[in-house]
Amino acid sequence: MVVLSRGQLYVVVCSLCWSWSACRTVVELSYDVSEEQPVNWLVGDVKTDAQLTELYADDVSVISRLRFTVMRQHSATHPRLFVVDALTGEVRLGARLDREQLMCHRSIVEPCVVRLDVAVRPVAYFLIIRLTINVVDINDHAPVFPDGQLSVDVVESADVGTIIGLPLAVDPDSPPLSVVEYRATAGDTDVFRLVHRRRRGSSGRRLVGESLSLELLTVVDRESVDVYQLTVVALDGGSPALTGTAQLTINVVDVNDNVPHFHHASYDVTVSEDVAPGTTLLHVTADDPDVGLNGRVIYEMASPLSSRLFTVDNTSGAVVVVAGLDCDEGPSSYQLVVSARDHPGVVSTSCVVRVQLTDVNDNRPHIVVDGLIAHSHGQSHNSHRPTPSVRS
Ligand SMILES: [Ca+2]
Ligand SMILES: [Ca+2]
Ligand SMILES: [Ca+2]
Ligand SMILES: [Ca+2]
Repeated sequence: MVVLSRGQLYVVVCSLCWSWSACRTVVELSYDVSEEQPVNWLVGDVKTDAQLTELYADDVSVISRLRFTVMRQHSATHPRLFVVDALTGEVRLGARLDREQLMCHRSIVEPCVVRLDVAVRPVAYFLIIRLTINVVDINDHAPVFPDGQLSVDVVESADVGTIIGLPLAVDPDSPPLSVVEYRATAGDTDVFRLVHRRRRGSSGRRLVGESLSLELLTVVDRESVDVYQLTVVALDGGSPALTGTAQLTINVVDVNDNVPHFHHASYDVTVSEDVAPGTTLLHVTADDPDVGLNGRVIYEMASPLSSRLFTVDNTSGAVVVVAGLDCDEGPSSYQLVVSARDHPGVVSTSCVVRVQLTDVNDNRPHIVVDGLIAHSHGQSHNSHRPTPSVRS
């Protein structure tokens, strides 16, 4: 094992794994290289690490004649990720090394490895030095939510313990440096709490499932509070941890849990008996605190006997006279029952409308003569007789 140190910033570990097989054509070396190092960063000195000097100790002139070339580079993302100095055998970075761009599978706790074959020539000394380069992750990504403004719905009839799914934050670093925790740092934490679950395979290493959700801690009532807020923070496993934040809005969805309620249990109106058909007597009003169709109030005349003379506008609650009223020919007062229901509802409430008619002088006078009644037709047939009492 050979250890190369580059100051305090970076350490390259080289392990010499070769064995002197019969033909000695392949030597295997492995290095750990931290990602995000600059171009030309020294990965390793394969001439030294493969112990070629010791190998040709009996003819030191061989060392100066050796030439090193990249024979095969196993990287789909960059054709010249590594370069080798033909004379010295130093392997250096040919491009910025980005572990996340190498598409190492983040759900598997396995090294992110790039392989490189270096050929040693002339042919008389031909050798393949096979490098296994482990790209060591650094915490260069913070968790990011799909959207900084998240929104979910919860039905107001939801039971305590109801679970509402949330999107996960994304952090492409390796699992130890990716998202490890979620916190609700502000807002309605007494109503909702975050639940973060991770499921691993049978080996305990592979992450096979992960979820983030909200759990409802108390009953909610849209008519009391229709929106809740939470600040959700995702933390990764770095030290210090990098974070990503989203503002979560929880909209309480209405259910039809209220029936209309009249402002008054009864209404009284007094109107002249000669009121014209089509006249609005008054408006009854009922409120339903639900929203949309759940809160749309429909008024109906609930007293069928009255509907011949009165009607109520379904939408406005206007009580309207639809026929002539005459307290001489009919009753001098009416008692109507008006109901109100919401649009989807079958339950209704009702109120009473009392209509009092006032008499007007709308009949011609009757002349009473000795107990007999005769219509005057505007003139007296017996003007000479005593002045009759007149009833109107
Ligand atoms: Ca990270
Ligand atoms: Ca990284
Ligand atoms: Ca309702
Ligand atoms: Ca409601």
